Amino acid sequence: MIQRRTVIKASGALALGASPLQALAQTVTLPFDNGERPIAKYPQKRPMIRLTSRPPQLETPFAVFNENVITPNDAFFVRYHLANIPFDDIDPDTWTVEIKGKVDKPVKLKLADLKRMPSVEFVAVNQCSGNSRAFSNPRVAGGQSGNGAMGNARWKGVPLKAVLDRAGVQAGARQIAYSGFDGPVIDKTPKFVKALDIDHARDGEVMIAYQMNGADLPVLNGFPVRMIVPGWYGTYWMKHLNEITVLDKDYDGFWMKSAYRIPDTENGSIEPGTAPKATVPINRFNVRSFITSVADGAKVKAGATTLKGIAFNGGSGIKSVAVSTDGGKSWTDAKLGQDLGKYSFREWTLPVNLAAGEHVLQVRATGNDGKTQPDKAGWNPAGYMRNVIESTRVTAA
Ligand SMILES: Nc1nc2c(c(=O)[nH]1)N[C@H]1C(S)=C(S)[C@@H](COP(=O)(O)O)O[C@H]1N2
Ligand SMILES: [Mo]
Repeated sequence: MIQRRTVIKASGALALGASPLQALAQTVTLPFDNGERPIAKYPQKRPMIRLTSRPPQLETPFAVFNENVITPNDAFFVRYHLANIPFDDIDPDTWTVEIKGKVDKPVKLKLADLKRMPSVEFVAVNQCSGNSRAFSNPRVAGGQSGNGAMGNARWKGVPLKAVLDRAGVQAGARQIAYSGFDGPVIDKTPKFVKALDIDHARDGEVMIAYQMNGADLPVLNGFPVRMIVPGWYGTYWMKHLNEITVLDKDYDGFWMKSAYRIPDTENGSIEPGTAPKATVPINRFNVRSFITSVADGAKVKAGATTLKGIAFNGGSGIKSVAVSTDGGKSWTDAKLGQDLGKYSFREWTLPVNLAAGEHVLQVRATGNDGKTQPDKAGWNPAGYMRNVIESTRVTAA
């Protein structure tokens, strides 16, 4: 009861778009043209980098990734497509997730029903398809995110498989289509609906989560329940999930057929500035790594220092991370931190000695699937799937 009142109070302000949404008298400048962004405070969030206000799109300040391998809930990025987010109406006590379509017994499960089922828990990275889009060269249309449209959290909930089993998926099922509570302001905008193949939906890992890092999901991250599709881009991680339809054909709505598609090529990449011949729905993450302990352009003390960062991929797990302090001429293996699971960020550290002068620091991760990062950035028209070896320029003195 107390919890619900809190949520409604926090979200009432959100729906009104009034004072709590105001930008603080602060901006940051991300390292690309037109990278100036306001810092804004939203309910249940610390000051975040704001990309848009209607709908709210908030990016995590990058320093957060150095401080925590698990991204705190109040620092976790926020992404929405459609401006109508009537949070005032979210009542966890009456919330239901409806499972219908090609099932033996359509069911409506309450939040309490979900919480009574055997739970599962794992750490997984949520990353927006458009994470790092602003670094595309040539630049592309769409939200100009820096590297903060990602986060790593411990999710708890029920396997989607168990929920589907309760409804009884019928023979011949091919996909599930699923959606959440938020909708378009103008009816012409198609509702945000995503789809997964039925075998993927029943792999036992895809989860309907009701907890994030040991607490209720923040309203802006999908309260009261969201889909977790580990290893896959955030577009599939439906927030405020309330409807799942089992289909005997492939779903062909706008958000699968027209949006969130990548060229059907290696690493989703094509010749910069060209159009793809064929496309497929975006799916699993490629492998990425970052230095978190120093920012591009930083001045550091010359001498011994320890570099630190993170690496992750689409679920084979991180095998090794190599670091170069000479712009890629020589590489040294970093020490990997605690293994929090194959879908999690993996921390790494490496003691280095930086002589006075300028250095280009680079980091390159390799997954257990043998895949590594390219030294030339790929490109596609939507600016998805950047995973080039990142370069961090520092001056030691
Ligand atoms: N209901 C709903 N769920 C959604 C979206 C949305 O617009 N509405 N956006 C998706 C996209 S594109 C991403 S990247 C993730 C972002 O999750 P977050 O806001 O919790 O960080 O939510 C996904 N789930
Ligand atoms: Mo996204």
